[in-house]
Amino acid sequence: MQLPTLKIEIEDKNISIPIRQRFQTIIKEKKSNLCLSADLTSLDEIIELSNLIGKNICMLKIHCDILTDFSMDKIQELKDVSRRLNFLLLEDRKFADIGNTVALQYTKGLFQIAEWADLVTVHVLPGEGIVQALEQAAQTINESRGCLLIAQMSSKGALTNNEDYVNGVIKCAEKYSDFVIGFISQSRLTTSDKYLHCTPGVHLTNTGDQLGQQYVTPRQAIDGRGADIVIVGRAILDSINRVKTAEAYQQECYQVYEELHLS
Ligand code: 5FU
Repeated sequence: MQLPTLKIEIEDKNISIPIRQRFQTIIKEKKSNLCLSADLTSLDEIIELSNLIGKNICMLKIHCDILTDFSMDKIQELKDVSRRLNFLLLEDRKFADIGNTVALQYTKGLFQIAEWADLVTVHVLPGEGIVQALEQAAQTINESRGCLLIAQMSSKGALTNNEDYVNGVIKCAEKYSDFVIGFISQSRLTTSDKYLHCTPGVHLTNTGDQLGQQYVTPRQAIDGRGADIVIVGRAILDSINRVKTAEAYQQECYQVYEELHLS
């Protein structure tokens, strides 16, 4: 007699939780609103670093197209670390093409971003079809996915510093509010706490770099500019002790955030 096959489903408890809710829970549980921008060219090094710093961050942001050793196996390893140490993975892809193309860029090619990135960044420059396409593509994935719309950039002379443009981005966020969970911004764009405002261009000691990056301090970003999440790259990566520096940024960022939002 043939025995019936047992179908065992090993379910990741995070799969079914909407990404917005998961993000907010992580921030509160870990007392961290720090996103590490791991702009390193080795995925092995990013995995090693995230094992050390993962406990201090709510999100890890990468640029997969600068990696010299990308593989789906390694990115799965990073995903495993992110689940174990409870932070989200953001691919800062800055999608900016027509809907059909971005759907392919999101799901296909070498990187298959939709398979592993909880969140991606998106320019609304081509019109709302870009978000519609990504949202549709994300529905083919068996995990909750979302995106951050790039509303304002931190670099000198950014053409995003235009009221009409930013208003268009906000409208798009409202229309696709399930998939759009927040903004990359340099100011508070809406009073709704539905959208997480994520602010790059943060450094405690430098005011900029030689290529147009402009920095503010964590306090200026959170208090002055209404950031919920602070994105920090070289301030941590170039420091002598990355772990200690990440801890210091975590403490400073969350303290200011608590003063403003949770007191
Ligand atoms: F959308 C943006 C922006 O407006 N400014 C940015 O700096 C994104 N970034 C990213 O944040 C940029 O691509 C880097 O990955 C990171 C900032 O790194 P830094 O080392 O803290 O300057």
